[in-house]
Amino acid sequence: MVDQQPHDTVSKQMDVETDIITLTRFILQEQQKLAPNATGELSLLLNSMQFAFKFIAHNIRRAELVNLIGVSGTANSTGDVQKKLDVIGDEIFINAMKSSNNVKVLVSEEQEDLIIFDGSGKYAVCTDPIDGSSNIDAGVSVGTIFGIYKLREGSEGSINDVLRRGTEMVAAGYTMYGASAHLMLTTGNGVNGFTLDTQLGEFILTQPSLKIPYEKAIYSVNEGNSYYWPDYVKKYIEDLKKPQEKLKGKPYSARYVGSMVADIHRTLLYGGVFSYPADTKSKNGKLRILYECFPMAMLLEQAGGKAINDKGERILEILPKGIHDKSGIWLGSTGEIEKYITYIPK
Ligand code: AHM
Ligand code: MG
Repeated sequence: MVDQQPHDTVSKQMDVETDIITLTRFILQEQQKLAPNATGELSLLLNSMQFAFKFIAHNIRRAELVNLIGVSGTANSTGDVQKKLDVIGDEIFINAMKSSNNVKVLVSEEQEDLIIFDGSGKYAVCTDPIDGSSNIDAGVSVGTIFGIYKLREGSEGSINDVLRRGTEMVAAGYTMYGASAHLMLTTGNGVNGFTLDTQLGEFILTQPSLKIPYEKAIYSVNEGNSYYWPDYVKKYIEDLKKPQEKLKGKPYSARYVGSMVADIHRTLLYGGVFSYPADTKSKNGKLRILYECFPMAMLLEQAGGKAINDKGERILEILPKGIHDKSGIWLGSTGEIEKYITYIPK
């Protein structure tokens, strides 16, 4: 007699999930659910982007083998020495956005000026193609950060499409390349996390509707800069290192990778506070508003957290004046950010 077990019983016995949600499927479902009359251009753009993430992940995995690690000999727009992978990541991202035909304007950390593509793309994309590149040689996680604006009404593509508040971004996220590649995405309807299955070549939904814990006793900041911090920032961090009543006398834990994507990834999952404050010397932060602060702030807020500048102003409401403008930033669990706010002089 033929074995007539139902299919789902067989897959359960073999411990095989046969109905997985890939990023492509997720994007199409979201579009049908939230914007049934949309043209589908943003979905196509996100699909082109996921190709760039897979291609960059592939290059990072094979970097050691093909000797990509090291200095390329050129400098980027802010004068840093570029790594070979910075250059390759930038090229991969630019080519993917150009060939998608849905992008008109591109701002990259690695390009002095914005790029305007031919064609009738309706979106502007801001990216740090390889964030945290000082960590590459040590095999520590790096990532690609991105934020997307829809072009202004009637625009044919100009700097004014990106010199806008973060509240106007229609989607944002990052892909972190480590042991595996993790993509965190928001289109303004919560945060969803995907993990790249390298065998399938697909990003799989692994963290649906991610929420950041309300509080967690972890702080993430480069304390090597503390000499140049304003006194109230010094006082706040010193207080975190004192015995905490709530923690039965334990102080906060310090965790700092030095790759924003990795530090934010941990903060999203475990909670805590991440900061790169402006220093009293330059009066500027290090992290760039359009392609580091805004996308991460949008993600954090969509996950139920908060993102503010040193003065306590909402990051997403800053209006950048230049494409490489920087800001001091504090982001993480709502409870932890509110605690920092109590230290800001009135
Ligand atoms: P990058 O985009 O040139 O890699 O610089 C940004 C990185 C962030 O990933 C990270 O949060 C920060 O710089 C670390 O800076 P520092 O080494 O000063 O702590
Ligand atoms: Mg970078």
